[in-house]
Amino acid sequence: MDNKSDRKSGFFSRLIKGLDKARQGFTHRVDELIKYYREIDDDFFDELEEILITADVGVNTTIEIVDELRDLVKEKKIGDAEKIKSLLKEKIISILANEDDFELNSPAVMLVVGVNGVGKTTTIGKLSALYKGQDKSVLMAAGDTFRAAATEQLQIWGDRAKVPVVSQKEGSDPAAVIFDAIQAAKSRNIDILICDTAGRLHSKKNLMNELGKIKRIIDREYTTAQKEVFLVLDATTGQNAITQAKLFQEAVGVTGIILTKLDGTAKGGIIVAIKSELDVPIRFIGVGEQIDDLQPFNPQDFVDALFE
Ligand SMILES: Nc1nc2c(ncn2[C@@H]2O[C@H](COP(=O)(O)OP(=O)(O)OP(=O)(O)O)[C@@H](O)[C@H]2O)c(=O)[nH]1
Ligand SMILES: [Mg+2]
Repeated sequence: MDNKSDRKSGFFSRLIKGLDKARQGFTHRVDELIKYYREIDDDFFDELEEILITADVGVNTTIEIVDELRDLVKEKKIGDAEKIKSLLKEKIISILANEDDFELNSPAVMLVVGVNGVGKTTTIGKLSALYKGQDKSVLMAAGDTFRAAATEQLQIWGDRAKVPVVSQKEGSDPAAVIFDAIQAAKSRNIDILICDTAGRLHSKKNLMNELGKIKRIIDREYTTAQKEVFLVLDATTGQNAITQAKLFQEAVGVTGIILTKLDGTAKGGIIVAIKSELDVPIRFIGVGEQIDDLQPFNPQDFVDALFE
């Protein structure tokens, strides 16, 4: 049996399962609309607009999508509502497409940031397992020294993924933990160092400055490494995710977004709003709490699964 396509199909079925709720709240409603109307008129577009906005696609992006579909329908003299579906799929794929394919070269450092509870630590566990599975050596840095149980939680993921963790005692300077971890990564020839950080409100200036300091340590201490700053956003928080992203972007410069808890929302459209309103690529998506519920983001697969 072909292993690669096997794994791929396993990936895809997890994605389909993870998007169950989003399909109910979004694409199944589009299907119903198409069935009901059969022929396209102004009311059809009004209702499509409402579905997209309710699904968290965001007002600006919804207007952009619907206007383009309107033009296409006129231009190509499309009367059949069923045809709208493939046009809508294509349009969403084109919005979601990244300019580049994500490639990770060794050595690499990933700094993982975001507000409280979005899934940073869990995602780091999943990322570690993902790269371990690709025969990369991984090291985790317990940069959340703020919460008593944070290091233990990361250690549990370290045990699961069979990846070592560099940590210091609670209350230590997170920048010092990251500094230590970089020295360890260098001396052990680690491919990928993944740094956890404490969740922080994007509106708290001093905490955001602390991230800036960590970022400067990484830049200064690990000049040879590929540096990524991943912002974790929780898909269930809706449009607030956009505000968070803008403030983290200002404070540390985000190189990629990891969108978690897509399995927990009927409003899967938030991914479209994030991609169209922010100039940052989406790199990974979280579709569950298990260790293999993180996937590299692929717009085509995502939209196929959403419209399954
Ligand atoms: N359903 C679902 N739950 C997730 C996903 N990712 C994370 N979670 C859950 O979200 C909760 C918070 O996850 P953590 O990893 O502790 O979040 P964090 O950002 O590290 O939190 P702080 O360190 O407190 O800021 C946990 O219960 C995770 O299991 C996901 O993709 N899907
Ligand atoms: Mg955490």
